[in-house]
Amino acid sequence: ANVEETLVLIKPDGVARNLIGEILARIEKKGYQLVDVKLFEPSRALLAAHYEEHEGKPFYEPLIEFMESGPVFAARVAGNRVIEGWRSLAGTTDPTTAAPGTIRGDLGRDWGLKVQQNLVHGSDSPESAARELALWFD
Ligand code: DAT
Ligand code: MG
Repeated sequence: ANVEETLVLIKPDGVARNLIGEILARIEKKGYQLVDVKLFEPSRALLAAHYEEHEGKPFYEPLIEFMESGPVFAARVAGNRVIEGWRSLAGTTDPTTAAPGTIRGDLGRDWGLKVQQNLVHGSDSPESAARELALWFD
């Protein structure tokens, strides 16, 4: 019944700030299941495929460079309506104005790169989740 899987990424800023445990704790306390996890430095090819919808936008190149700047923690997370639920836990894109109580709102802010340093990623639809999980975990 509505069991979904989503791709969660803890971006290089979250890994560098030692927030993996804090972020995984929020996922676990919400009641979602960690199915698979890994920590590695993604290739440019993987990042280009992951962010293909943003190719050509002004923030595309800085975004890819930021994502290449250090290790990324990737998780396959499962639960009823987890795609929507994880995005709700994460908060809106801009960490400066993301609601308090969310990961981006509680732990993130503008450090000088506008909104790239927003700690986490989450798939935005079942189609995106299937596509992104295949890229990061298959
Ligand atoms: P989200 O990560 O909330 O799904 P998105 O898919 O629109 O947001 O954008 C992907 C990432 O690109 C986002 O997490 C941060 C970066 N980004 C988005 N809009 C941006 C902007 N206007 N300036 C700089 N970076 C931006
Ligand atoms: Mg997105």
